[in-house]
Amino acid sequence: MGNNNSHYEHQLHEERERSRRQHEAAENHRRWLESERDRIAAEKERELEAQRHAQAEKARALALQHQEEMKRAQEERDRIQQEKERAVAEKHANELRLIEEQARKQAEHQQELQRAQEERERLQAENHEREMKRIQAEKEEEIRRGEEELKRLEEAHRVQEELRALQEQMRLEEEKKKMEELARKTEEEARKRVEKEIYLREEAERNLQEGIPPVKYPTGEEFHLMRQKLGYQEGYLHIAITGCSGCGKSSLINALRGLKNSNSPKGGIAKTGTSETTTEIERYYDPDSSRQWLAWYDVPGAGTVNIRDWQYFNDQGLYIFDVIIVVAGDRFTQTDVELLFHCKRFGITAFVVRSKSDQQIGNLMEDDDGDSDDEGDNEERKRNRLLEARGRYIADTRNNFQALLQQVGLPQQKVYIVCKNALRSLVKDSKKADVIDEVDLMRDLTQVAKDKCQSFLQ
Ligand SMILES: Nc1nc2c(ncn2[C@@H]2O[C@H](COP(=O)(O)OP(=O)(O)OP(=O)(O)O)[C@@H](O)[C@H]2O)c(=O)[nH]1
Ligand SMILES: [Mg+2]
Repeated sequence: MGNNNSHYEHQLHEERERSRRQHEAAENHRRWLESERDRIAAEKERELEAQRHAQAEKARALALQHQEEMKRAQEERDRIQQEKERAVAEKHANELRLIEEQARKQAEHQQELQRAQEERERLQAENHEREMKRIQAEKEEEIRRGEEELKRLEEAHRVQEELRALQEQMRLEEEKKKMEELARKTEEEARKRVEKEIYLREEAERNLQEGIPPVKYPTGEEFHLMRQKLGYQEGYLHIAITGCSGCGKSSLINALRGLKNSNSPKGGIAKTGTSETTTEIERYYDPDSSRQWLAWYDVPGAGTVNIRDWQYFNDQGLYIFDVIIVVAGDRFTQTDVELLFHCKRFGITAFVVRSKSDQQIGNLMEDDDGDSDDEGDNEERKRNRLLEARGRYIADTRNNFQALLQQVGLPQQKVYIVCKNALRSLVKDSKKADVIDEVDLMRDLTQVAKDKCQSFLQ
């Protein structure tokens, strides 16, 4: 028993020893592990430190690079800024140069103006001096002329005085002459009145013997009333167209105004026809504005049952007219002669017109040829026949009229041979085809009108 215990104890001890050693080994191992862990941790720490260091290096490099770039960018900006500033400075310099140039030019211009002003002033001064000299000279001349004028006026006054004395003497002589002339005229008029009365009495006796009614002179009152009735107006030339019935008076009045018988009555046409067409005396105006002062009167025809020859002149109031145109148609009649006598008695200008010349020349041609065949005539032969008839008609008319005037004791005057169409063409269109006396008639009528109405033609 004591040995078992000791063995057990020894085993126990052994076991304890081994456990302690195991514990020690485990402890060592744990310490080794711990140191190993610390080493690894230190290693790791070192690595991390190295990494941190590398990162810091990298960051520093990046920062450096960034800094470098920033610097370069700043430098670029500075360069651009400098460029800009240089450009601005250059622009300013240019502007400055321009301003200086302008200032220089302005200064030059100013100098020029100054020079021109000085030149003007110099010229003005010269002119003024010249003007002063001229005024001085004029004044001197005026004074000289004034003195001369004074002398001349004194002389004129003296001459005027002499003249006045002479005129007074002449006036007295003139007055004396006038008185003598007046006495002579009064005596002459009294003599003429006696002669006229003797003539009128003799004429009345002669007419009575020949069965011609006496001439009746209208009284002043009758004359005035007739002027009123026919619308006589001062300032107009009153022309009456008279003659036997159907002689062509109305046609003539139309043609003299450049109108056709066939024109519309609204245009102031005098009515025409073959039997006693005009029954009342009627006034017509001239459509030509340059002849508006002409008053044409169409008078009814004489020598009809209604209007007897011997009453014609007075009944129609022909004594109030300024001009009377006596129209003869186919032949000159006693009525025409009476009308001319009346015009002479009343001192009225008379024209004698032989109308319808175309018709009468045509009749002559027909009468000449009798039965000859017109168709066989060539143009030239017809023309010759016409010329021959026309010549003969003109000569016969003039001779007959001359002889008639001579026979009745009237002074010679022209007979105007016309036809309405030629006259109208002449007045309206100034055409002179186939005229005989149309041109002369218009010319002489215008002349008489001019003489009687001087003031209206001016
Ligand atoms: N061929 C031709 N015929 C004319 C001419 N003049 C007038 N006649 C004609 O003769 C006719 C009478 O003409 P009017 O002008 O009416 O005669 P009037 O003298 O006014 O007639 P009353 O008023 O009746 O007194 C008309 O048929 C006209 O056409 C002319 O120069 N030549
Ligand atoms: Mg008539």
